[in-house]
Amino acid sequence: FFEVHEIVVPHLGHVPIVKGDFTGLPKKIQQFIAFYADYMKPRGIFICDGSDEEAHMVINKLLERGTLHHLPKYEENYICSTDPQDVARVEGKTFICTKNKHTSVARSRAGAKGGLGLWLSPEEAKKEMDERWPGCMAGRMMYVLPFCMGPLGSPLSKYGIQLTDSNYVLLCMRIMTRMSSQVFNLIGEGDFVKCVHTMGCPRPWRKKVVNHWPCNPEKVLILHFPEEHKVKSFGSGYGGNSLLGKKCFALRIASNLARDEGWMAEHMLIMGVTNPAGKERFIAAAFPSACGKTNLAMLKPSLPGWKVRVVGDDIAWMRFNDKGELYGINPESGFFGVAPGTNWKTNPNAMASFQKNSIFTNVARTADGGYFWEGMEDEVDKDIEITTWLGQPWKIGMPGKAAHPNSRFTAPASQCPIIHPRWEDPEGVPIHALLFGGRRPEGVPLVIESRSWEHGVMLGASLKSETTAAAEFKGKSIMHDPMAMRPFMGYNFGHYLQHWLDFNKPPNKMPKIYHVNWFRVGKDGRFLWPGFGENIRVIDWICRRLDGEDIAVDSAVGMLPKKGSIDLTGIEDKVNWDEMFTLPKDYWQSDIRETIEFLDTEVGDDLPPRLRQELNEQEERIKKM
Ligand code: SAT
Ligand code: MN
Repeated sequence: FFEVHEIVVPHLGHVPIVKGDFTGLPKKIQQFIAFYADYMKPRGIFICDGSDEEAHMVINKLLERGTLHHLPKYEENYICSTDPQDVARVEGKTFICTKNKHTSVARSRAGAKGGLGLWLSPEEAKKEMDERWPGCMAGRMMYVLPFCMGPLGSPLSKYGIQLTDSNYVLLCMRIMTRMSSQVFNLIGEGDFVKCVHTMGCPRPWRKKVVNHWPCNPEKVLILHFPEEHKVKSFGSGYGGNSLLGKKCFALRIASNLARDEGWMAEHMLIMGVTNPAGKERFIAAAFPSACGKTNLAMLKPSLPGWKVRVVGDDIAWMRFNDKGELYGINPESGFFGVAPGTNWKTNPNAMASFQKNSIFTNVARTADGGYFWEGMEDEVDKDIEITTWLGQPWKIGMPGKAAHPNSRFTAPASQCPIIHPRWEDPEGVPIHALLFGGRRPEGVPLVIESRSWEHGVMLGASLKSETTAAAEFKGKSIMHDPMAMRPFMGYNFGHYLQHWLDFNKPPNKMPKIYHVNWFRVGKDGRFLWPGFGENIRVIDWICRRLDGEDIAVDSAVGMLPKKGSIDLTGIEDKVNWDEMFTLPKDYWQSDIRETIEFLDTEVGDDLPPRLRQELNEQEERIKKM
């Protein structure tokens, strides 16, 4: 299939280079590749250049093999199903490895469940690695992916090289990161994040392969070595487990770099919102996985005259400049969005983004060559034959689900009709407000403004949400997800909170912090707020607050909108203001108790005293309600 150039490189042994110019690479990169080729024993090395030609070569191979299927209804759209055992991140198998345990995890108290990241000692990690990695690519191709997180050449960007034996990962990394052979030269002899990924199925592989998706669920292990700027991932090809530029690098490793270099790496979307008068504000917003970051970032405003443009939908890297202004970039170049629920009504901009050059994972297919998932029922012929993500024949109305709840689209950000013209600005965009939010069916009002930076950090640290399908958890319950970073923390969460608190010093101009909740449910079990495009009404209120309008009243939990100050024109009869903003005292008393208990137990002695003080003051105010 590939033309093989038999270059025998001294320290490479006899592993052939099937594509690319190995000897032309910077020495440090050669050494990295050679070391892992020797360790993992692939049958060949394929050095990627990120070109379309290269992608087509790989796509054709995957089509032939049956891993990918073409979706003829669109241009260059492909669909693939994973092994049903490999459908989400695996938090219980994701570890941070540092010499000192408390660099990675807080000094928690008895009873802690370790929910803010797991630590593995270097000795333990070595043992686990020795059981997995040697020879793990036998009989398979090793792809070398040079990539940049952030706009090429931006002072805020960082480089990485991922080794992988999955060409699906190669195709997705091409969309999600800036992958180009230029990166090799930009790295030179400088620093880069070393990413090593394998599906963990060396040949001869005797276990059953499902859906042409060889993986190794029993042995999944995702290790981060922040001190060495290294990530090692074994056994899974799914999203956050395998597209190592994403959560592993851009959040877990980057949060370490950010701590050391004085910036922030956050699980946040970035959006630009322009009001009818033409004034633009930028908002960064943190929500746990599968809580609507992509929908908010691409919101289609229901209020006339407003314009929303997306900079990023999942990750923000932010830094205060010399003048004390916060600027942010989106380190990614694609969207890895949750498919179910996305349709031309809920998110037309996302839909438009993936009409070509996109990859769909674990969604269903229609007989006329389109994609299908829950939420698209009104947009396809009711009688159309559908093939579920598991390959079963299915029709709308039949029991069961057509797509996996965590099924995803992978689409180039540049294809989004409302991508912000400054989305690749090397300087980033100014950030004026930070939002935190989760799925809170009970007790939590539509929007709360923090009383101060410190109070806002406390609101972020108290973030909770209903569990979603993005991780391995089953069933619905309210879970803590402080700063929406629980699954992505790269170091001691107490130190991370202190890092946030420390930003509040001259000359920094602190953005206002808000907590939002689109998901409160009324007595009748229905959502109290229509959400989606109507969320612009909350954004409008926030922007007016940023302008200093007197439209907020103090409450025990923070500032709330004065009654009637959110523009409800046209939806007055759909919205019950009082029910949406009421603060049930019992609920809040037990909620803050439970939050304090959680942070005391999990973060223990590392919980910054200032944050503890904010919690105490909030509790006191709630008592007096
Ligand atoms: O699988 S990912 O981590 O990339 C998606 C998510 O959970 O946010
Ligand atoms: Mn995410």
